[in-house]
Amino acid sequence: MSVYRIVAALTLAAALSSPSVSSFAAASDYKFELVSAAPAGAGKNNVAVRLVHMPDGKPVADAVIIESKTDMGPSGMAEMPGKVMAPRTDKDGIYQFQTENGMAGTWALRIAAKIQGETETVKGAVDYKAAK
Ligand SMILES: [Cu+2]
Repeated sequence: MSVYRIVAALTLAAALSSPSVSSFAAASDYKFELVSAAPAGAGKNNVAVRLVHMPDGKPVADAVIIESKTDMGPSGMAEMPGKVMAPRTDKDGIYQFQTENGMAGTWALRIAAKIQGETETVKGAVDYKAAK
């Protein structure tokens, strides 16, 4: 083994054990929060959601929403789905979803997102009040 290879091996070992490598946040460090929900025409609602990195309270603006679903689970009707349009994102890190709800009441918006630098998919849900 050459000196160069030994140095390279030691450098790799140091990198793997360094705190900066092991301190990546986990998916559980993130939370979706309801910002607002408002009627948007017949059977539709605009639901604004923020994704927060809980350790520092900062919003995450550049997550990629890979799945969004809505159902009436919070009202005891988990089998009653609605529709969700792909969200728009504004500059403040708020994700604007438009939902279609067949019934007024409390609904859940369930979201899965990929965040840069995180290997795990972040999943969460917010409850919101839908108008019919
Ligand atoms: Cu229902």
